[in-house]
Amino acid sequence: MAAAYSGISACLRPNDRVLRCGQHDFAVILPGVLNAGHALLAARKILGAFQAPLQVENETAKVRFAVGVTLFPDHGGDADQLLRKAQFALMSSETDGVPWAVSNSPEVGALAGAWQLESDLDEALDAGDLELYYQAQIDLTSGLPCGVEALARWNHPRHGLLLPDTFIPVADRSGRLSRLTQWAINTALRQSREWTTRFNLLPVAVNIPTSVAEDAEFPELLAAATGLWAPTPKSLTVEVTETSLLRSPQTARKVLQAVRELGVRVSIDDFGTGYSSLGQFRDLPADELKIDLSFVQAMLRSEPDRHIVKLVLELSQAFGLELVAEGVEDSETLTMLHALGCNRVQGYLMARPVPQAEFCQWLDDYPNPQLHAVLCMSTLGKPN
Ligand code: G
Ligand code: MN
Repeated sequence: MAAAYSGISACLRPNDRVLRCGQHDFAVILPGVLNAGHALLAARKILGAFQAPLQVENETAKVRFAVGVTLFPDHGGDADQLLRKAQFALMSSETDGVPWAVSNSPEVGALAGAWQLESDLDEALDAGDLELYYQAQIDLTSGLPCGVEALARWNHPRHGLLLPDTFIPVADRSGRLSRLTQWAINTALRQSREWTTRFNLLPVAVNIPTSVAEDAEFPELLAAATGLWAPTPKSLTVEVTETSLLRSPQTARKVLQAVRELGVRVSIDDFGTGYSSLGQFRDLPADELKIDLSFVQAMLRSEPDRHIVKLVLELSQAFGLELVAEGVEDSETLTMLHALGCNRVQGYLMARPVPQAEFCQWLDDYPNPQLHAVLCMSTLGKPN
């Protein structure tokens, strides 16, 4: 660090200052710099100086450097603020693979926003700003609901309604994923008890992030939750994406096997996008495949996609798995799925994800006249 310190100092003007501000970090203060361009010139000079390996006593060491630039007063009024912004810029330079970044560029703004979201997430869980929406799945043979997917939504006080795509990565990075999943499972099971009893078993499906599906303690967590809330373990489905099964297949398989032994259903989500090998089907720890919506939504127009849907349907039948087609948005697609023999469907055409109260109402009113008409038209076939 001493050699790095003198290396940096050698690049600077007499009035500039270098301070150590972390185990591997230095802060450089450049008074009188007029704009970001000038600051970057200084940054490049320092980066240039460390291109060659550093000579430390009799050893040489290659030092990797990254620089985050922040300007007073544009990016902050005090040292704390400036230092924090410089650190965000530094982090974004590291993730972008370029050795320098200027604070308040759009990428840095996104990173700073995510930082704030991490601490908001704890409050949101405590304050009940996180909510589950429910979307029904319909069995075309009986015309009745056969399952429900729970989808997390975050009603953020400033950003409005946030989808899991936005906040799951935030929860993942900040180690809050397990808490979030635990909340989702318990909430889904608790709320599903309030649904109408007109329909026999309506398993509720909860999406499980990869790292949780690889956690050897996950089955225990499930056992506790189902023991507390579920009339039978079969009333819960865990949805794990095909890609998360592939990340470390042995670990995930073992966990999912244990989940099935509890009696909880396992569904492989977004199926078809992950390049599973056929050999894996021999002992796939699953009850159900959900064919990815990209194939379903393209199948009307594209023959290859239609073939993929057919193939996955045959695979599921050959290996005794249920198949759910997700993302059904129009009656033509529904008709085609029904004609192919795919009987479980989920999508905006039948039902959108809605909050608990609305979902209870939807079940009580089932089937509403509009849905009834859609189902009749698609399942009875219509003249071409
Ligand atoms: O990753 P997963 O398959 O669990 O994601 C399901 C997502 O798809 C949810 O966010 C849900 O709101 C959305 N979704 C559900 N039905 C439809 C549909 O018919 N069309 C589209 N585009 N999205 C849907
Ligand atoms: Mn899903």
